[in-house]
Amino acid sequence: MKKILALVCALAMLSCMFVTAQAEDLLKIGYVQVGHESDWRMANTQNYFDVFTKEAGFELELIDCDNDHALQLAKVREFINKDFDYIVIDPIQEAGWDDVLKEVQEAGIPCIIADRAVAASDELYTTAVGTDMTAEGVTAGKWLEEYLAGKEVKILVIEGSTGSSAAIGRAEGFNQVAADHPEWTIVDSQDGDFTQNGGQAVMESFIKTYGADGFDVVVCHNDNEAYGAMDAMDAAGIKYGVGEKIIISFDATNEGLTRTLAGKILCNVECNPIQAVIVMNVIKALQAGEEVAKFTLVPDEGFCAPGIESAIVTTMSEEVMARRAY
Ligand code: GYE
Repeated sequence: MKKILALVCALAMLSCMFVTAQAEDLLKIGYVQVGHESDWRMANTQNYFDVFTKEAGFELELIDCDNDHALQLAKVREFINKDFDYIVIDPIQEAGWDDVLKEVQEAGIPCIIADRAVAASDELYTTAVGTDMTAEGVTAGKWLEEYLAGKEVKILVIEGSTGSSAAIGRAEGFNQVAADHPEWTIVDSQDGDFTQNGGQAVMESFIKTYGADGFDVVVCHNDNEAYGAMDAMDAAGIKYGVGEKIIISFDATNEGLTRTLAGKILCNVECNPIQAVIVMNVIKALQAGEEVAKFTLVPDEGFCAPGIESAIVTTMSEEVMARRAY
């Protein structure tokens, strides 16, 4: 009996040691996520949970920072104090990162900037992974140029969160194309904070100020803002689609593309939220002591509504919809 007990104890201790060893082997990843403002963001968060699993060798602590820059800074400092193996930052705003990035560097923790960009020198972080937001803005502008073919239009813009690289890049890219078109007038441009409520509120005030005849095109910096703008236009009896007001959006989420397929959002420029595998591969390369590029681009594609031929973006169809991953 004693022997059996001793054996059971020894086995229990062994399995205990095994579990501890396993927990110690897991790479601790701290991720300061922007928030939960949009469908894009939810898909991005889910993707991190799907990829950075214990089975894959990671212990992920993902913090929803609810669009609070100060909270992002505080959480990064907490990760430093807890001596995490990697810190991943999705910066709410571009500015204001220098000090904390220096602190991460001094602590010797590799730092990855994901999705959005920082305005700091790239010597202050290990590497960055993300989409090219300026190129996304150019794609939207180029599509509009092709679609309008010289027609005079009045444009309203519902911007993404002020100070975010996503809003800055998309505006910059679109404005680059607009600069070649004296027949385009950008009537107004306001922050809709990347949310449906924000998009609706901005569109309601635009309609109040400019009336239904005061605009032809609405550029929304993400799909959720476009849904809000559509709600506001529906309530005011303003039609959108081919031959009506033109809505352009970014993200190309499942719901966004469903509305493109339905001919409601005429152009939807993708921003791919499935970025966690790329970040994981970067971490694996760093673990193996390999050199990694300063920036890894997540490729995007643009889409337009059925019946519109385009050399710039892909025309939506059921087949295109079926091959989408999110
Ligand atoms: O377009 C928007 C989200 O940073 C690219 O943030 C991302 C943007 C995305 O809230 O929907």
